[in-house]
Amino acid sequence: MTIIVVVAIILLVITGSQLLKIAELRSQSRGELIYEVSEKEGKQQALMLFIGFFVFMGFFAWQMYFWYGLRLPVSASEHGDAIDFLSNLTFLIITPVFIITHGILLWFCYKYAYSSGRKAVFFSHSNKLELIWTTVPSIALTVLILIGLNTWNNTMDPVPAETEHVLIEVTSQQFTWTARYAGADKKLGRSHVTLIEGVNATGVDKEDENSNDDKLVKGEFHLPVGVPVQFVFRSIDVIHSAYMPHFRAQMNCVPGLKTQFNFVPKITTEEMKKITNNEDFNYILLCNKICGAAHYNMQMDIIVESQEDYDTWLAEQNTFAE
Ligand SMILES: [Cu+2]
Repeated sequence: MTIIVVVAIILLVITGSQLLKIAELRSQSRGELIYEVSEKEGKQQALMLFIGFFVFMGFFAWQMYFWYGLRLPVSASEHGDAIDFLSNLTFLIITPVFIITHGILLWFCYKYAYSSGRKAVFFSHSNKLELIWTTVPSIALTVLILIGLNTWNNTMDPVPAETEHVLIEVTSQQFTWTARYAGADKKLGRSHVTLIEGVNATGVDKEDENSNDDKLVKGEFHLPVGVPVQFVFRSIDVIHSAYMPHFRAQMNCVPGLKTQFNFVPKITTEEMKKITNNEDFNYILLCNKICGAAHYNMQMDIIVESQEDYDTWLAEQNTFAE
């Protein structure tokens, strides 16, 4: 079978080149230039490009319409509104630029398709043009970058120690998450990969007295609404990424390194069920780095609830010592 396929391909290539040769000889005998694009062909190509603009924009509009309903609901964290604003602003600026530049590009292909009767204007340089196409994008980008840096700094600032907050360490491994609450002393005990042993799957240090009241949970973790949450991320095998889309939060989990992120949840799970009109709605923590075969299934549910409900839930969880 393989031999037949290979032979067939070789024969096809030979046939093609022979046909091309025949066409060449035929044109030569008629005194035509086979590789010269005629004016008519040029116009046809130009018209196709111009029609292509509408097809392309139609596809773009259809994609926008098709995926629109699958966007994330309103941000469930305080800083998320700033990130959404920046994202919307970026789209607001780049969408008209995208449509206008493509429109001009393909219109010019049509308008200035080769015509034997027209002589091209030659000019090597225009300071005015250079100035415009350097200044305008520079200003637009500077504005976006400055707003971006400001948003990034506000988002990434760790929660000050004196502010009342929840401290959670999130440990990733192929293909599961473990959340560890700091417990009554509000301090996380030391942890290290070399201490992983038996049921102590994330390597919490038994010798550290801060570890005793820490609470490790799997499957789902709870957050109180309106209280800053300081996350510390670890990984015990490969790089993972903790992605909490509804809170507009994402941070890499890197072996041998502690990374962090903090946010203030502002909408409870129950409220979000009403907002999204979806009884089954759940906040989720997903892995957003392709980390292996079961990457797609590496997730944890997040329940945002009142301080009262949160306290009740946390009290039910076993401490590390237990
Ligand atoms: Cu992962």
